[in-house]
Amino acid sequence: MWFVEKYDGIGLMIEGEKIFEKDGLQKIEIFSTKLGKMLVIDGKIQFSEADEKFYHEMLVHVPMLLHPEPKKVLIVGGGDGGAAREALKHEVESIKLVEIDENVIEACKKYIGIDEGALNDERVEIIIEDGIEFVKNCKEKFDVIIVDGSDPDAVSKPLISRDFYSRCSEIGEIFVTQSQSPFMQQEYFEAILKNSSPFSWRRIYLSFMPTYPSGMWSFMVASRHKISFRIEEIEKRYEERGIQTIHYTPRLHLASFTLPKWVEEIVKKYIE
Ligand code: SPD
Repeated sequence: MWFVEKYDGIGLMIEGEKIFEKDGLQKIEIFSTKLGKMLVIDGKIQFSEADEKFYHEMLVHVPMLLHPEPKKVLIVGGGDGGAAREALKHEVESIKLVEIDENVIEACKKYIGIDEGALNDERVEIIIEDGIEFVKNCKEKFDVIIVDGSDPDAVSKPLISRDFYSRCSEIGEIFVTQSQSPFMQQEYFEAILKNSSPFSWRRIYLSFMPTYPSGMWSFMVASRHKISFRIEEIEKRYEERGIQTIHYTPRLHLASFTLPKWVEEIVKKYIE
């Protein structure tokens, strides 16, 4: 069968066999395809085994390497365990993973396994709760907050709200979120830029993600104070921490902040 992800007259088709389906808070489907196992939530591809590292490495190592000593990490979403797997490559003491939908964790553990054991690691505490409620009531502070949600059109919608960003700016030193495709989902991209003004420092970076709409994917890293970084420092931390990656490099880290002119112009509307 062909799985088709459709966007207003444009679609991405991937041939495969459906091996799992569950309807609950969200519709979860897993396909076996030429790109390996592929997770689909509410009709939207979350990753394939062939390209998930492109996404998770860029989502996690950019903020983690901007921090001199990331010990306490909060992951909002990320029930597949890919972000936790990458975060554990740093010398972290604890990771709180707050996932709203337990079915995502169970299905990914049973049928995919990209967490490579991270979801059972003793440093990782899994909390089944709405991320927005968790941060609202949270008394702890985190070195790095990583938001790994699905498209913000259903359960993930509050994860692009001003209230959520405002609370994260209070409890997190460095914050990162995936920020959709500037080409195919400009409305979401602009909503993220507009609502994230509680952070006084924000930067957009890009990566290539073949199974996401248009392949061009964006991320926003932010903090309540200015973060400056030099390639030498990022390279040193990457080496010292012994991080092994297949996609991320410190050179790519730096390059990914150089945006095409049309993306720069969208960003400039919200960030000086
Ligand atoms: N269009 C899909 C966007 C999904 C982003 N999150 C993916 C979750 C993978 N951990």
